[in-house]
Formats: sequence, C-alpha cells, structure tokens
Amino acid sequence: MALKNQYMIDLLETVKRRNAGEPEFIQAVTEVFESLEPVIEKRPDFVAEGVLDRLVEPERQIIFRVPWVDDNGNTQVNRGFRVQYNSAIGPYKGGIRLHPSVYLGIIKFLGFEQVFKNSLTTLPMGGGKGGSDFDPKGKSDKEVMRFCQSFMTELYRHIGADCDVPAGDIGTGAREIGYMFGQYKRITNEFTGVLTGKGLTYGGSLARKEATGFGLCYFTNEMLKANGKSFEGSTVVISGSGNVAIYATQKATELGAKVVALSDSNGYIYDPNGIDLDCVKQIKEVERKRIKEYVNTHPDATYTEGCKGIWTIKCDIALPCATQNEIDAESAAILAKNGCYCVSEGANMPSTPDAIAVYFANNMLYGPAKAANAGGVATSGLEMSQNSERLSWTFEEVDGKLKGIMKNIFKACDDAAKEYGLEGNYMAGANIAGFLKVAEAMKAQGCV
Ligand code: NDP
Ligand code: 2IT
Repeated sequence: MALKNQYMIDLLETVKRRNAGEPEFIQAVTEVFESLEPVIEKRPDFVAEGVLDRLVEPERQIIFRVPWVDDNGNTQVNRGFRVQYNSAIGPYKGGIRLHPSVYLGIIKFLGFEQVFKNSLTTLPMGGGKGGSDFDPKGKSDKEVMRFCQSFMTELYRHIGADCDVPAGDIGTGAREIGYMFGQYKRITNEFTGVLTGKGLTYGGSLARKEATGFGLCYFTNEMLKANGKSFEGSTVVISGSGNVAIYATQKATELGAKVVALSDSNGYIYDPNGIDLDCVKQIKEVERKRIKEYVNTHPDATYTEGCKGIWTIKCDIALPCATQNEIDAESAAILAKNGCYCVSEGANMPSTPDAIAVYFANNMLYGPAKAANAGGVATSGLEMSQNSERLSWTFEEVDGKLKGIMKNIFKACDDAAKEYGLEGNYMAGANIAGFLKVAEAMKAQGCV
C-alpha cells in the first residue's frame, strides 16, 4: 500500500536516507507509516508538533566495546548496544538480544516496535532495546558470565529502575539476566528492579517465563473467538523452540490445539501425535541442545534440515516464534493454500511485508507482533510493580492480570481498526492504538 500523504512520503524518504543500510528499521517504520496515514490526515496537530519527525529518531543510541576473556585465556571483543528509543509514557523498557546477527539496525527496529507495543499494554513503559553480536551458543557458563559482566560494566551507567529497565530476548534468558543483575548490584551497591525476567529467588515475577507464549495464545484466542473460531481441535505449527515457542506450545495445547511442529535455526521437527513438551523442555531448557534430538526418543516424529520448510506443514493456525522475516510471500502462499486461516506473531516482525499482503489477500486472521507478543513485556511491567512495592504476587494473580491485558489489547486493536473503517485489520488497529497514546504524551510534553 503506497503512501499518498506528501508529508509522510517526504519523511519516509528522510528516514530511508538517514538509515541507509538498516533494512529492518526501514521496514518497521514503513509498516507503521502506512497504518498511520488516516490518523495523520485527521490530526494536523501531530504534524504541527513534529510528533512523527521525532518518533522516527531514537532519543539516544549507545554503542560500546565488550571485551571478555574466553576459557582459553584469549581476549574476545563484541559490540554492545542500547537504544533508548522513546520515554514519552514511561522509563525505557525492552529486552536484550544476544545473537551474531545483531547490529544497530536490528536494535533500532526492535526499539521502534517496542514503543508501540509497550503503549498497547496500558502500563507506563517507554520503549528501548539492547543487545550484542555475542553468540551464547557453544559458550561455557563461565564464558557467558564473563561476557554478561563486561556488558553490564558499561551498560550500568545508562540504566536504572526509573530510567531504563532491560530484560530478555533471543539468547538472553534467566541465566544471562542473573549474571547481569549480579554485576549491576555489585557496581552500584543497589538492589533495585533494574532488570526484569529475574530468577524467582531474587525479585523475579511468577509467570514472567511463561508470559510471552501464554499471552500470544490469549491474544490469538480472542481474535479467533471474535471471528467464530477457536484453538479447540485445531492443528498448530509453531516456529522456534526457545522461550516464546515453548510456552506458546504449552498454552495452545491447554486450549485444545494439537501443536505438530517446532524448529530451531538448523531445522524443524514434525510430530503427527502432537509435540511432547516435557521432552522439548528437557532438550532446550536443561540440556541446551538442538531440536533434532527430539526424534531420538520419538519414532513417529521426523526432523528436516532447514527452517523454511516448517511452513509447508498443513495447519489451521501458524504461530511464528523464532525471528524477524521468517515467513516470506512464498511461505505465506503455501500456508494459505494448505488452509491455514490464522497467523499470529510471537516473534518480532516475523512476516515480511509481502507475506502480510498474502494474509490479507486470502482473508486470513493476522495477529501482529506488537499486539500479539506484548504479554512478555506486560508481565515485565508487573514485575516492576512488584519490585516497587517489595511484594510478590501468586502465579494465578499475575496470569489473571496477563489474560486481562491481552484481552484489552485485542479490544483496543479491534476498536481502532473499526473506528478507521478497517474492520478486521488488527495490524492497522495495533499501530493506530499504540501510536495515539504515545503521540498525545509527546505533544503534551512539548518539543523534547
Ligand atoms: P530464544 O533465544 O529463547 O529462542 C529463539 C528461538 O528462535 C530458537 O529456537 C532459535 O534457534 C530460533 N532463532 C533465533 N534466531 C533465528 C534465526 N536467525 N533463524 C532461525 N531461527 C532462529 O528467544 P525467545 O523465544 O525469547 O524469542 C523468540 C522471538 O520472540 C524473538 O523474535 C523475540 O524478539 C520475540 N519476543 C520475545 C519475548 C520474550 O519475552 N522473550 C517477548 C516478545 C517477543 P537457535 O537456537 O538455533 O538459534
Ligand atoms: O520483544 C519484547 O517485548 C521482549 N523481548 C520483552 C521485553 C521486556 O522488557 O520484557
């Protein structure tokens, strides 16, 4: 969908010129601009106040050296990033990604998305993201610890419980958060809720580990219900086999679906009997091994090299939970041809723009990432609240709040889409609803 508003066309050109070489960031901004065109037409005040001009530029971008010593005594050097994207509605909040593909453009796209996602949660959180091109895979626990300590030795001066609160993302789980928290506490001599996703023995929230996957299913369930469908009796394909994929598998199964496939960056497993999640948790969470190990104990299951093939498996509902741009137009067309009627995103920006066009052309239900996967950061917000009041809530209490938040996010997306005559377009709804709160806050606070 091409833009018609000349101001937005010109601004997008500026974004492309200023951020050349960062295709993921340009992709994320373009999608949001296309959704916001009717809002901008209706709200000249946002143009006059330069809201969009300011939104496309992160408030602060920090890049730093992360030197550490490996088990052989050799010096290794990685690059660390923190993009403090927008603080209009609360302290910067967002995860830390540790993956060799990380560069500034990835962190900027994730930070940009986080701004709208956090706004949708209704909690007071601005948007940020961080990370490094460090690869935790194949590293010993001690190497991971030395990396995390070095990373925090620079990061600590830029963050704080009321300033910027990082959390997990790809490659950053409870182990990494623990090492980072320990180092922050040591340097600052303060025990504060400066990170979320912490262990349960030192201020973490019950249900945070499960929250993104569970929240994805709660959101998807609302979207299915509103369209006369349900998880009950459906066949589901989920990509990835990390934190989000595992707990999406658990909740989808609890809601009556049969999850038949999972993947990692090497390949995918297909189990026609439904995934045995205890086995997956043992392989991925305990042993930190590859998903192909699964077939050693499940004779009916198959393993196929390469991750793209997972989208050729016949399913009703697809939940991409691995990484950006993992579904292209070709895969989307195969999903549609096989009768898939719903794609809902656990990962951030897992569908290319061409894939999204295929979903709409085939009248598929499409749950966009910034709404569908907001349960993780929403529960991080609940962890921050618990840390502030120095209390911890029960699993049921946190899970109940998460369910309510995901229901409300679906309603906000649905309502905004309807208000702009785009009924059923939850992507536009999410972008509009997320944007409006941030835009009003930016306008109220003046040109800062
Ligand atoms: P994990 O590190 O726990 O798991 C990531 C999974 O995705 C692994 O199975 C990994 O395979 C696979 N994967 C990662 N990169 C690639 C790649 N380039 N190509 C193919 N597969 C890949 O991360 P999470 O589960 O936490 O994150 C998954 C997605 O969900 C990300 O997009 C993240 O931004 C998003 N997300 C996470 C939230 C959270 O709370 N954790 C909240 C909201 C969104 P392998 O092991 O081979 O690398
Ligand atoms: O993309 C995301 O929303 C996350 N990785 C979770 C961020 C958080 O602060 O919990």
